[in-house]
Amino acid sequence: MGVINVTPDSFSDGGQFQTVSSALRHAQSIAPYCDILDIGGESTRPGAQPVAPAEELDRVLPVIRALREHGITLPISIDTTKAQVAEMALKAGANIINDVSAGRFEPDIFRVARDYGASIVLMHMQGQPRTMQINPQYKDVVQEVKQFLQSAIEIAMACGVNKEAIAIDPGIGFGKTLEHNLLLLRHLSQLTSLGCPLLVGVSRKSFIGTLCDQPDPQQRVWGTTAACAVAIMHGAHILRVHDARAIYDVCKVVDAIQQV
Ligand code: HH2
Repeated sequence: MGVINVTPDSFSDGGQFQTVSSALRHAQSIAPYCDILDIGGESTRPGAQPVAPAEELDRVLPVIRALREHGITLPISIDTTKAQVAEMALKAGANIINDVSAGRFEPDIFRVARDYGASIVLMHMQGQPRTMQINPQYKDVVQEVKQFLQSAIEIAMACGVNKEAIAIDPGIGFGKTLEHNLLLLRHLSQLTSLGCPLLVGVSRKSFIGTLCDQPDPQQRVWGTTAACAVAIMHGAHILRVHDARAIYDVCKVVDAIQQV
């Protein structure tokens, strides 16, 4: 899953793809290395301020339409927690909802997924982006994330979403310390028993910056590569990444080793 953030303030690529033409050029350059393109119009980085629905729609809809008009046929996911944004994005040509709140912020998003027959990614986050990194606490992070995802799957299904349409995500960096992130990656395979494809987003995240002493997110590709390889070995099916060209090769090599 290749990331295209149409935002001024995303933590690693904010402001880079804010015009339709720059987002389109970026999409065309990463498309050969992706199975899904993830379009986001609101940063969820720690401390980020919320964006109004109209502003988020103004950012993402022209990009989704442009991708379709220029013949990009890959599935498109819309990275949003807002039901209205999800619905308009699906109408404009998106296929998947990527909800980092797993329906906690706007439960109507499940109705949208059901009505449009869209797939939905349900991600774990402790708290809200604005405050989630202040003092995250768990007794057993892996079990608590697992229980949350189990109940999110049940809520989505109770709203009429098919289980086959659901992917789950432990939410690396969302209300988690360095140790929480490492424990989740180390014990990722415990989430596979929930019976849904597992999506993992480690790309350029601050835990990699801490481990590698690398303050510049764009210089974290090697650390990202290591975390992606481990994630695949431990059961990840989908990797959400900025450096699609590099991680494409990681996927090929690790998949080959796993399948021999
Ligand atoms: N991480 C980010 C955004 N969306 N979605 C899923 N499913 N999983 C993730 O780990 C995830 C996500 C944060 O990364 P990015 O979009 O690059 O930054 P920002 O939120 O600042 O736009």
